Amino acid sequence: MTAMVIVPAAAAGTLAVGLSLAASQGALGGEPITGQALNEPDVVRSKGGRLEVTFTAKSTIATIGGRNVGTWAYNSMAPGPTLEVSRGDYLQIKNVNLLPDQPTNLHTHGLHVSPIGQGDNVFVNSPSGNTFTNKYKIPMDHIPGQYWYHPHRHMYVNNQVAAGMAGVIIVKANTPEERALERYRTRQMVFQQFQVQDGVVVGPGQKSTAPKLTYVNGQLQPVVDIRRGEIQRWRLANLQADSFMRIQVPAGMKAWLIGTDGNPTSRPIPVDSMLIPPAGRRTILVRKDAAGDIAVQNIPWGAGLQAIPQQDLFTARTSGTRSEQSLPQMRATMPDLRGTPVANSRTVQFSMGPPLPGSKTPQFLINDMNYDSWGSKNLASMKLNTVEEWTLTNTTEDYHPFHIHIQPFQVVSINGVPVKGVDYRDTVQIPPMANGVPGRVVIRQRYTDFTGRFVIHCHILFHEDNGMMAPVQVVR
Ligand SMILES: [Cu+2]
Repeated sequence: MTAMVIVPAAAAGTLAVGLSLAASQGALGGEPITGQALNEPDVVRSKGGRLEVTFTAKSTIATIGGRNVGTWAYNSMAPGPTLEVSRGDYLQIKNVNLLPDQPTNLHTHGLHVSPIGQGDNVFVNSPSGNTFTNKYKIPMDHIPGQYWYHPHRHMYVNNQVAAGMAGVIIVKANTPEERALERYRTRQMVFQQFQVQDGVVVGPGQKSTAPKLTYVNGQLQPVVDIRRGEIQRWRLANLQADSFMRIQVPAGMKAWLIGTDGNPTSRPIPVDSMLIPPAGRRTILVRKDAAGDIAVQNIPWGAGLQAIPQQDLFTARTSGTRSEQSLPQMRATMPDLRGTPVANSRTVQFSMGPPLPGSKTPQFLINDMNYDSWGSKNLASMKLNTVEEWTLTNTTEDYHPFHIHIQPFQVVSINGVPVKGVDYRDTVQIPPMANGVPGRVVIRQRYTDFTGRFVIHCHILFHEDNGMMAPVQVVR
């Protein structure tokens, strides 16, 4: 029997019809293949200041774990292609929706671009059979780094991202700091979680005993080669729909953090392990001193539904030597907002509420509101070029990764403990309530360049689809 795919009833039927034929012909499934050399997503680069691409979203067959698997994907690739643009470029994405009976749209997570019209506008509804073209102008002063794209149509986000509809966007800048990093061999690693049964990806909420595994660029436990003495730049992207990652730097290797989400650190910061929320990215420099193979693991973290088990993600393999590389000179490029006047202070509370009539799923709320009840109102109206301080609180037993669209924020403190250094993110986890005290994170943010309406939300996409999102706007 072929597993049904991706929850919505109408869509699941359609997908199963096409793919059960492929499964009966032996075209789908089989055991995943491990131990292949790391295969990075195809990179499409801007030329002459422009990048125009077409994404076709459909029920399709993608290579996942080295075998054919039925799922939903952009251009039949999970993850989708990596888009590489430079400051000042024009980026156009023609988003063709061939998904069975399901609306979609597109969000450029972390990009500092306009949220309105054909920009990074997540209020767009592009029904099945429709094509919507997004157009973005990358500012001349955009922060260079690692961003990503994924669908953002409320109530369908979890299904589509969990199916594999996501990919990376790299913004390049011709600065001395960025040029200094170009000398390191750079590897892109996109982490996505799939549960594959009978050759088909199991959708969120569907029952299956198949193992839920984290894949790297669609591969299961690939091999990353690195020479003795070499320093590599690894771009790690947790594009899983709902799960945290805690990546351990194994004994025999050293790692230094140089980027959190899109944002460069002011120096290479030594790290032993990294907790990466869903949607979070980390860019690290790594050196492997020990000979032979070392497994890089996702190590256990969290409790209850959020608990993650131990899993080997990939193997770091030493092959050959090169002349010793040194760490780069970096400097502080992100503004420290802690000394600046605050125009507005707000508290934004993440909580849960009872299920709506006819539902068994609890509601996930921001300031006691379900996303659907905001209408044309906004949780906050911020003035362009002002700094606001927000206290994000959490009265539940789970972590909620807070994300705000179109620009990053500075993390000031977590549970009252001040953050050392200048730490920018576009997604930060708010700790759970402990001993009756809500978890809390204080952030500061200056709204620049763009006015318009966009959203804040929890990046556990199941929570977002069940209400944990709110509209905000920036006005002149
Ligand atoms: Cu959440």
